[in-house]
Amino acid sequence: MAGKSARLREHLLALLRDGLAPHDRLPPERSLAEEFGLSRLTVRRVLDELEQEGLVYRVRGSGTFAGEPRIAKSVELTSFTEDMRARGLRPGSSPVTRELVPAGADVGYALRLSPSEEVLRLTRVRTADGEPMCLERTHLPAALVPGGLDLDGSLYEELARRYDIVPRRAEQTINATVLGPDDAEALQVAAFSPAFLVRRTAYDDRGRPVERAESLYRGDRYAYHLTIYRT
Ligand code: 16G
Repeated sequence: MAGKSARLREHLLALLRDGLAPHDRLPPERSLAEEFGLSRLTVRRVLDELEQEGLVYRVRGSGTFAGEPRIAKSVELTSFTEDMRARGLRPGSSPVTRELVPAGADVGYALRLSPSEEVLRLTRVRTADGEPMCLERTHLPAALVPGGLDLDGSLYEELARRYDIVPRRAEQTINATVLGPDDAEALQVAAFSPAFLVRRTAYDDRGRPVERAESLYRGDRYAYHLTIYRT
């Protein structure tokens, strides 16, 4: 299934690059489903992703159309370890828990797994020079990491080294929130302190979702910096 939807994604990317001008109509969902042997739901998910990336747009009742060319943004897909090292801080994770659990509806949807399929759930308090900064709950499809993971250091380094998996793109949302008592304790701040909740779904080169993570960053120690451009 994942292979077929990756093929559809590649096909559509090639079409957008070479075959279609901005605002041209894409083939209808039904014919893509037939051609690639996929369900309409899966075709829609592939199109949803392209829409989120700004490559296509939908008009209700008339179909999906090629978008305008993208404007590059300087926001990079980095790991906690890279972020801390860039600031001259020593990254760490303590404590770390790992469990094999069923994906459930939300994580399953993000990782394109059925709710009963297994995911590896990592809960890590991320530290900078020993100080708790972020509480991270990460889910990876268990089938992607059959030999387990050594998690003393960086997850992204370990995924690359051991499984040749490199997150290349991520969809991310940032919400304001407050820390419940348990999460606040883990971060050694007062209960109900403000935090950023960042949800990330990361994909590899082939468009496969490899990670669904929720990171709670201390509001008193974090700022989100974006470089933005006007053309
Ligand atoms: C970042 C990512 C998280 C990823 C982690 C890997 C955000 C919002 N989240 O914290 O999704 O799992 O880096 O870091 O940036 P690591 O390689 O240091 O373990």
